Amino acid sequence: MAIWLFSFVSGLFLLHFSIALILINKEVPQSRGMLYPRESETREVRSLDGIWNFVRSDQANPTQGVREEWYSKDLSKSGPTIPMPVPASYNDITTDNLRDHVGTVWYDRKFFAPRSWAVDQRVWLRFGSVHYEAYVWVNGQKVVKHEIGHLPFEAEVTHLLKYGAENRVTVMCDNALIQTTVPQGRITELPNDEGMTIVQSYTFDFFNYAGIHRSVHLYTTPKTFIEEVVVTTNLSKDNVGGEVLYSVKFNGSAINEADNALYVRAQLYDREGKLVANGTSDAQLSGSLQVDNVNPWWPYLMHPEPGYLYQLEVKLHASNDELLDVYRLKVGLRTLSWSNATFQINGRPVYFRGFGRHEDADVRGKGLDNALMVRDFNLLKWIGANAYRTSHYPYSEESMQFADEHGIMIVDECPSVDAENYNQELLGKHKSSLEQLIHRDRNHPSVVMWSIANEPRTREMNADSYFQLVANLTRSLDKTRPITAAIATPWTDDKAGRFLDIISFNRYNAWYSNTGRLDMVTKKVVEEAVAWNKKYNKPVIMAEYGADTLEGLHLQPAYVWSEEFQTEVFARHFKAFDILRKKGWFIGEFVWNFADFKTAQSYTRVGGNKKGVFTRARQPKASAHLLRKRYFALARELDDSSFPEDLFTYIADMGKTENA
Ligand code: GCB
Repeated sequence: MAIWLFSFVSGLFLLHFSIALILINKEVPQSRGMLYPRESETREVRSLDGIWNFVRSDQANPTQGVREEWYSKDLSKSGPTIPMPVPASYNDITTDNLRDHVGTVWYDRKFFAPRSWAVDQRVWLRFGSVHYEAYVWVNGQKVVKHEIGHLPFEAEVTHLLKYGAENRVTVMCDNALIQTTVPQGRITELPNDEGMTIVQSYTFDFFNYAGIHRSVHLYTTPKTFIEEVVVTTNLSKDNVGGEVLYSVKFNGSAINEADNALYVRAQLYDREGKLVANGTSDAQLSGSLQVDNVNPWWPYLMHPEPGYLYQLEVKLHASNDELLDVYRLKVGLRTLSWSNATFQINGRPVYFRGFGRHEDADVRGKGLDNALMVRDFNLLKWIGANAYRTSHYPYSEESMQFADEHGIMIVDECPSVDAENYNQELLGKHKSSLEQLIHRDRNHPSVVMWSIANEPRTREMNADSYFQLVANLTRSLDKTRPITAAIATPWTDDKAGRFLDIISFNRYNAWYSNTGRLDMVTKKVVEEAVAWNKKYNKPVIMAEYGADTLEGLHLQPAYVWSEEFQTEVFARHFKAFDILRKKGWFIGEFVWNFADFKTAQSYTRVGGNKKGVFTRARQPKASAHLLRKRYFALARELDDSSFPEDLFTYIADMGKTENA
């Protein structure tokens, strides 16, 4: 808790001495439970979203609230509170400098626990994500602590609630990033006009938004309940027969002492609600369902009916057949395979046409916003993309579900960005972030790849043993998906690529190197991709390229920051990609970025990073229209899909109707 003032010193120590350390492979804590909260005949879900009370701590005294036990009474009794929306980042809500606050802030709110919940069930409190570190109390009692943003956590609160009465939940959130957090940052004390002040810095290029970013739920389960469901799928070679393998964990005791033989009934329904398969589990609560004439899960534009999902109904029974718990989840049947040259879905090669993105919007910061999410998916489909990378952290569970439904493939990235100064504690948290991510997202058909880092400093001395351990853990947790990382270290110096299945590289030709030189893009991209492939003999993706662009700035001939320049930069890359595609191992192109987004203040950023194809308000720049033509042209060439009617604007008859 707010230990950064002390860790600041140890952070410096680590900076200087960690390179000499040998990294040891320690076990990571195993996540439990955390099924997305869903109602059923045995479960109730209540949202605690809304306006909470909020207090910021004194930056110079971040532990004051804990020492004075602010959680033991209403926050308003410890000082003045302000209203704060949940979910949202707190940074851009007020008109003062809360934006740049470093350290702890407090939230609380009241809620009722109905009397009916007192009988024969459990109650859970679940947070979709709090960035970066959270401490939670209910009615003054400590409930759970969680570190690392963008990931869910929960705790049972059955014994702490007052039923048929009002209860209070209190959250302390700490946004401080140091050398042992994921991602890393630095806290320094610097002189200002009033004396000394605390300053947070980080090398990564997005604003460190903080707060209760995703929904807060209370949900009930029976005393003995379904705690986890893991699903994998297989298809026959001709994609006609399908198989759903499930494995369930329960929590709680059996109904009576003699009864330790619980079992699961699993039923699979198609989109129309027709039962297509059902079965009973073995004693380990695992089983398989066979599906005839299956509708496989296909990516957008690869099939007329993309994102086909079945519903799996899981019923936990006591051995006397009593129904204990019911949980339903969506399942997509698909296979993934990869080699040193291709990546295939349902046996067909995939070429990724996508984006790096951010969860980012004005006012809300990184707070979950359904309007924004739906708009973003509409734009992804409008532009003909089939994939995105969750750069540079796990995105909301709601958006993962949406990607499943719309057939958008996800390269699912953990929150490690710009990792450096490799040390044991960092390794533990990095691995834990992947364990939590895989635990959360393993059942999503949209997730086709794990990205274990963005732009780690892979030339550093410890980088190879560090990434070997991170990759090994990832593989041990999921063998069904390939592993990548987005690397910017020159291929000559990189030490991590050999642990990956797919090489992704980020490069800004004509922007960060040879600024403005449009004649220095195509050849360089081709040469670099070829070099990566030669070095590692693996499929290659260009995971980032682009140029900052101020919407409405037009300059002909193209000049940096203009719409013409971004369009030209893209076109020069397209040429390179088409040369590379012919080589057989180049499997995707991801523009940086989907939309403009906020960063820390810097003289290279005008109100944030402007490399978006869409503005922060989600309107297209000129490049969006070009990219749309390319993505649909690729879809037509590779996946036989048709052009949308409005793809090409009518210009002239071009002689077509001459003889009509
Ligand atoms: C990168 C980073 C990304 C930045 C981008 C840029 O290489 O991966 O986070 O935003 O460059 O625009 O500088």
